[in-house]
Amino acid sequence: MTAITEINEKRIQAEDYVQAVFETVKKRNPNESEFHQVVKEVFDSLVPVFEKNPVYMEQSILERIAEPERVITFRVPWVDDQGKVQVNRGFRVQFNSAIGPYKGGLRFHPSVNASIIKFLGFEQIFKNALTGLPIGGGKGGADFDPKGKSDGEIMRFTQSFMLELSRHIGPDVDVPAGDIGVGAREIGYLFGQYKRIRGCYEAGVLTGKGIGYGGSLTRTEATGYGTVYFVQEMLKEIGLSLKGSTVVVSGSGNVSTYAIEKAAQLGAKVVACSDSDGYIYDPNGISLDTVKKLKEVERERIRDYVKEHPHAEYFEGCSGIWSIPCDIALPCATQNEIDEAAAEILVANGVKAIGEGANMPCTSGAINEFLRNTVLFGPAKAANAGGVAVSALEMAQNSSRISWTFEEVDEKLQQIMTNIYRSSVKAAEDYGYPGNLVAGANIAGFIKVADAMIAQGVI
Ligand code: NDP
Ligand code: 2IT
Repeated sequence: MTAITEINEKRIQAEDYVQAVFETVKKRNPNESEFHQVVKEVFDSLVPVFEKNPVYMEQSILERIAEPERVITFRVPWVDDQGKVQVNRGFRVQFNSAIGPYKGGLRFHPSVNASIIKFLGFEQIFKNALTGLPIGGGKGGADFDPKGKSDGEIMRFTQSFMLELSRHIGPDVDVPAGDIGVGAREIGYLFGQYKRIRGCYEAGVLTGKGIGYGGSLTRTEATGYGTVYFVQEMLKEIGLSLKGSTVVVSGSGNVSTYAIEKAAQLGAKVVACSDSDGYIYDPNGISLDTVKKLKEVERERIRDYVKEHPHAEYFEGCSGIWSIPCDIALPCATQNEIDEAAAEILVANGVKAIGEGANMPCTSGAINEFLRNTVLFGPAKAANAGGVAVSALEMAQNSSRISWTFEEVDEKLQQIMTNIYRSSVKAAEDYGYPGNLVAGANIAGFIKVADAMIAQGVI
């Protein structure tokens, strides 16, 4: 056999392995399109890794990594303000604990189902590995819609949710945090209920806590800031910076708010943001004070922004936001919010960089469009890892019963984002995908987890 034929054979063997395992995943998890989407993206990147290191195939690492260690679903009954009993479905997927306790957020949104939680949990395994910190992957939530609910309803729902979840979590077992629909208020109620059930103060069981009871400074800002730090690293590589650039950010929740704040601090003009009803365009640059007041304090709709800023415009519907010309686009709302058509418009308008603040906000067609046109692309598991990284720093502070200053945590966050960028670039180069951070991040995260799994035997 010639050397060339041998290389081709190894490649074909790796491709066949990836395809066969992907078919099994689809069959075993029918009708879970978001889960299939994220598994396919990760698996496809890994072909050259298996070609070089057949031990991962021999050890059936893909078969094992795509099967959660544990999936928990449970009934969440609660009483609404009218005295009526309501029932929601709660989830926790404990996906992989090879490098640390399960770690990942909780999402409260009516669209939550097994596919959504599994896609988020699978993504979290590799994201958490990329941070370089000892955290495994997990995710949870409920199909509960917080919109229009009173504070009392939110508390009763959240307490009922924790009554069941508390059996399955702990500071060395599984450490949830926030995600869509779960912010400081919900984490407070969750923590209070857990403490009451256990009868002891285990600060490290949840992250994103208030500063007065075990939270870490910079955690609120970490995902948004981290996404912008990541974009800054990508821009630096080609001699650009955020200064003077025009930025569009989708969403107006936790990630978006602090992405807007950091981009503006670094000299960018952020001209648009959105919520699930529509988007605002403010050519003067968004007033973040107004956005914070509307969304963080009053829990109102983004359309009300134009009442205070009549020169700005409001547009109904979310997808039109990507037709606003910009240098940098930061999708920070939800999955699959940029499809191929939106990506084509962004490219035609001269976009230079994309930073995925949300999880899987770009469809695979959109990602290909960006990569084809050499738009800098920061994939979610790398670009938005700052949130979970600071969560791990919160756990470290809780274990040692000390707290660091805002500046200390922010400095560590910047260093972590730079490290994630560098390790993704290097893995991409090492495995034949120069400049492709999607593949680089998948590979760097995968190798760390796979090696730990092999070291720990068949479990
Ligand atoms: P929030 O609930 O604070 O904000 C979500 C924002 O996105 C809101 O403006 C919301 O609008 C909008 N939105 C939510 N769902 C949809 C939808 N289906 N269509 C259009 N808009 C929608 O959540 P976060 O900011 O915490 O999370 C945003 C994204 O970032 C998610 O993908 C999450 O998984 C990801 N992420 C979050 C991290 C964190 O630390 N919080 C860490 C890493 C990633 P409305 O106000 O109308 O509901
Ligand atoms: O998607 C994510 O990384 C998060 N929602 C944050 C998870 C965490 O544990 O801080």
